[in-house]
Amino acid sequence: MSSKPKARIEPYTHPAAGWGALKYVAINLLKERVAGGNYRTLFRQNQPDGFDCPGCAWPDREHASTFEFCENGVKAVAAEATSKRVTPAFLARHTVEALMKQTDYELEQHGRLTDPVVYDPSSDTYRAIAWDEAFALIGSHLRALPDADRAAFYTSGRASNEAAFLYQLFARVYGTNNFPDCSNMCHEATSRGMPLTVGVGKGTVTLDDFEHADTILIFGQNPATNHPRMLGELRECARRGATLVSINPLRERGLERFTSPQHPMEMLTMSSTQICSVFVQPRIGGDYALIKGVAKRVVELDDEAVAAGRPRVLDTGFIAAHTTGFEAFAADLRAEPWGVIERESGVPREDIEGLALIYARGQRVICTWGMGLTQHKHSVQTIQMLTNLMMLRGNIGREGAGLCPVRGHSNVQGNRTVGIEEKPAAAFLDKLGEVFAFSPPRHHGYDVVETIAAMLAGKVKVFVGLGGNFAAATPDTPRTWDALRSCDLTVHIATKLNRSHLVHGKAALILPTLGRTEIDMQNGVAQGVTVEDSVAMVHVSYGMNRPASPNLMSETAIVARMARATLGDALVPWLWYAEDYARIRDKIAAVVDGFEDYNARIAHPGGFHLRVAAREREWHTPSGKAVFLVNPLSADTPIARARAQHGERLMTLMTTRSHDQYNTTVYALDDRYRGVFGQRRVVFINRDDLALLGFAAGDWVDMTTVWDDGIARRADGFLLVEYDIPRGCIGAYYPETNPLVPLDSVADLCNTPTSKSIPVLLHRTAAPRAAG
Ligand SMILES: Nc1nc2c(c(=O)[nH]1)N[C@H]1C(S)=C(S)[C@@H](COP(=O)(O)OP(=O)(O)OC[C@H]3O[C@@H](n4cnc5c(=O)[nH]c(N)nc54)[C@H](O)[C@@H]3O)O[C@H]1N2
Ligand SMILES: Nc1nc2c(c(=O)[nH]1)N[C@H]1C(S)=C(S)[C@@H](COP(=O)(O)OP(=O)(O)OC[C@H]3O[C@@H](n4cnc5c(=O)[nH]c(N)nc54)[C@H](O)[C@@H]3O)O[C@H]1N2
Ligand SMILES: [Mo]
Repeated sequence: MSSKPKARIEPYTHPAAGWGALKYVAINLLKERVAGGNYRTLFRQNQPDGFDCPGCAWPDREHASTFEFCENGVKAVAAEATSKRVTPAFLARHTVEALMKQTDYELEQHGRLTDPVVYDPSSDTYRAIAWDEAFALIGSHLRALPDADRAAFYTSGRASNEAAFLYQLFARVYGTNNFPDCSNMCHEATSRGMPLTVGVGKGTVTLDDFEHADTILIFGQNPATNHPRMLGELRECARRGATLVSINPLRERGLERFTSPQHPMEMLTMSSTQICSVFVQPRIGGDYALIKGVAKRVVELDDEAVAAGRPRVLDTGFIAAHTTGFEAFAADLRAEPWGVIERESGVPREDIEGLALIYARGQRVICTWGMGLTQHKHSVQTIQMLTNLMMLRGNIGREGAGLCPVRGHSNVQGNRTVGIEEKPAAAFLDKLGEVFAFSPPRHHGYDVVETIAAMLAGKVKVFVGLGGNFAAATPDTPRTWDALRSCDLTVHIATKLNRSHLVHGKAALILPTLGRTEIDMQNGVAQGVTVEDSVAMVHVSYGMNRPASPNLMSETAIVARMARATLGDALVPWLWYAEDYARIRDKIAAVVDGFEDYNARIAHPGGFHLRVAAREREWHTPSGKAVFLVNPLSADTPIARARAQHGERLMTLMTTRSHDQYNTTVYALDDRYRGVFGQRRVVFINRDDLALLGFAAGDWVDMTTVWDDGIARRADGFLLVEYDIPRGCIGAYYPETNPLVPLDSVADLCNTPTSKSIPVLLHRTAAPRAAG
């Protein structure tokens, strides 16, 4: 509290990537002290014979001839290849209480976990434990529970298909569908919303479609930071003359200009390519009304064309042959007043009409979206509105057009495909039960928010985390911590020390595992694992680095041993599966549609594409058609209610990622493209709101949430940064802001925490906080 906080705020004036990114790559390699031999790993990232980058889920070009350079991919790889170590000796020297005082950034800096450890309450430290003893402890806790639903099995989307499949089998044979997972907080609105309109919860495009698109609408995404390889694709589109539009309350610098590290001439001549030519800045959560406005205008344009005898604007052939519900949908659009659309979106009608014209002129349109659409109260409705907009002109299921949700974790999509799902389909359970000769539990399990609530109610007592950082990534931090601390046992399978290991149950284990970049030997044979990217390409990934410690186990091996220690081998020979991952893939092929000849097909460089029915205009909906859904705009939102109470002083907070973080992992304290250096506790705010609230840029504020459950929520000590952001909207980084997100502030129909729309008030800070 006493040291003066540091920060440098300086608008970024260069293109994204380019030399700036190269400089940071060098800094990261030095900082992590990546051992000489492991540098070469970086050049095998996303190559046909290398490993899949543990960074994001953006697809790779098959047979990529050049190294697909990505600054943030390098950070993710370097963070795993670091030579720093968290050993039992280190943990003996640091009590949990002392480690709790460190920031997430400091915890990350200690390096890789080397040995399994168990919490010792008498010394408040973690101490070494033999692997077998650790598994025995897990088995005895799980067997002692009166009911399998008292355990929850979390996954973060880095786990491979093999580890995830074995994990869900373990939990289901044990008897529960409690699979809270990171996608509950991420693209759940996509996965729940799309099936009701187009019959599938995945994107309908492949990378090749980007080569043919003439219009790309990018909703709520910051690819320069979160999916840097996507910029390479967008650059090609822009150079071909496609129209690229960013729809985002922030005008993200990284979507303006880009210097491609893949193109030496661009680097040498210090030139760059303009990416987006149009920027539409809705207010936070305004996309729902905005997209409805665009759809309304497209229908109006069609009405005008009919009246004037011009060619139709709607794809009437597609609508007639492939859809239901169009008439009711169009009637609802016609009835929606422009005034409501303008007010709810925060975008003037002429700009909405301009966007509609861009969309209607496009012969091949791709829509991409990220967390800017999925973490709101109306996120499911927003995504359905977007799929409906695309259906108006038949922009699904043809070359160069389609829906492209851009996933987060590198295998989050694959995890869901192989059964990480708390609401499993009956057909999946039938198949699983048939192949493994058991009766899987049928009732739905808990998602992330429900798991926390169940812990608070004393209904979940054992928590197992296959990766991730549950304590930091989830909402309502103090309550979530109470929830985790009420558990009898918490188990974390992890590569690095994080907050979740410190906010532990009465008994607690940290089990160190191999990262994806490391050689995974089983029975003397190097194992590959498979992952599915954002466009449903499944490919194999081989680690190349020496493991960070001889005492690490692969995730698959850990899962197999936990399962055996809990359930024995009678039904499933767990260790036999872990000896050769091809055996697991054979079972995935037997259970999950689309994986026929799995082992043979991954031998093909680049892997294979999982069939996405909607891409072929086959609609897996009850009617067999794509569905236009009428979704009413609602002015009665938590934000609106809070504003009615507090007037213009009420701010809507979005929580996003900075450039130097990977979710809860903080690599460094800069957010280069947004011009913030050396500080993460910042709030981006409009100049007029600064004036309205009586603050100036550079002032420090505390934030409190406006919610009606009587629980006080606050996050203290944030620096105000004047920014080009709509009035009434502010932005700050996650996870520092998670104490502000109420547990029951969730999206309709999918239970995703509304971490991009939190009603808050700002107050002058009493004492500024130290940097971090
Ligand atoms: N380097 C790096 N890469 C990552 C990650 C990381 O943390 N670091 N995380 C990974 C994961 S798990 C994910 S899910 C993805 C996340 O990648 P993104 O989806 O890009 O995630 P965010 O940074 O949370 O927010 C994205 C954008 O949403 C905008 N936004 C906020 N509210 C709204 C709104 O109401 N409407 C619109 N239109 N836009 C809005 C913000 O201004 C921001 O530009 O990235 C993955 N890749
Ligand atoms: N306020 C707010 N909250 C959010 C979001 C937001 O935008 N705003 N975004 C949400 C989103 S999109 C997501 S996806 C979640 C992310 O939630 P999580 O997936 O739970 O969080 P991560 O930070 O990605 O997890 C990082 C930890 O994973 C472990 N790890 C890394 N690599 C491996 C590996 O290969 N194997 C294993 N076993 N462990 C590994 C390391 O110990 C590391 O500390 O957060 C969500 N929470
Ligand atoms: Mo995510």
